[in-house]
Amino acid sequence: MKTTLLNIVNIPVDDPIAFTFFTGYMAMLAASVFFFVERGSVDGKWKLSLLVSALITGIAAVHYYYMRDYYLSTGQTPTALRYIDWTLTVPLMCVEFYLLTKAAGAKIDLMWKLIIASVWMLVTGYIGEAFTDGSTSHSFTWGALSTIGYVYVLYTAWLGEVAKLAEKSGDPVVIKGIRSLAWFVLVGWAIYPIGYMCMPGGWLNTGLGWSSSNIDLFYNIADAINKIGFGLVVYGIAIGSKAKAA
Ligand SMILES: *C/C=C(C)/C=C/C=C(C)/C=C/C1=C(C)CCCC1(C)C
Repeated sequence: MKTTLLNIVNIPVDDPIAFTFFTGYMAMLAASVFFFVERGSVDGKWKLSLLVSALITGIAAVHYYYMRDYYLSTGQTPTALRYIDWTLTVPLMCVEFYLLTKAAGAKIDLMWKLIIASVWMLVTGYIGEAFTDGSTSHSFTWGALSTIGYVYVLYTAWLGEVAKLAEKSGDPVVIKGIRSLAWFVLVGWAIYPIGYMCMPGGWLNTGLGWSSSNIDLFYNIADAINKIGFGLVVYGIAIGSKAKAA
């Protein structure tokens, strides 16, 4: 007999995707509480950064709540929910770059440039994923357009304005922290295009035979690494520079 989700939540033991949806949800929720509470123990100038960290994981937690139910009840990829989540949380990660380099002279247009690049990356990625006709040309075209936005953020974090401002701050804690965030963008964010390439028509789907159901596994693992990891680095900067000032 088929039970509805409202009556019973049943995670099949052989379903790692369901498993990561549930652990992802709980981890995001716990991280939000942590960042929000710890906000009270960091120096005033870092409070906003910690609040943004809490918002990133908090917004993700709410979306995971819905995505895991969607996945469990339909067995499908929750593409729209996923991209709504990202469209809110990735720009907030860009805000973090701005907040962390503000003391060194970051201007508000740096934040907007990063936000525009990330929204471009996500809108084109969404078109590639949601409106796929299963062809390689569709997924490649939109994936390549999306990558332009990704590379812009990557460049800004490693060599562009953000990197230069971090250097200018003269604060070793900020320099090290920004470098860690840049690593997240290089390695952690790179997991997403790998997941994207698992969809029908994608290079890994056709090439390696990885099926579209692997998409969520990549996305869930990447989200946990990037959203919670990003927040922890920000927290480390806040704690570290306070210790230095004391
Ligand atoms: C919390 C969510 C995060 C950090 C999401 C990041 C998403 C990406 C870096 C996605 C990148 C993509 C490409 C570079 C090309 C293919 C399409 C995307 C959207 C999966």
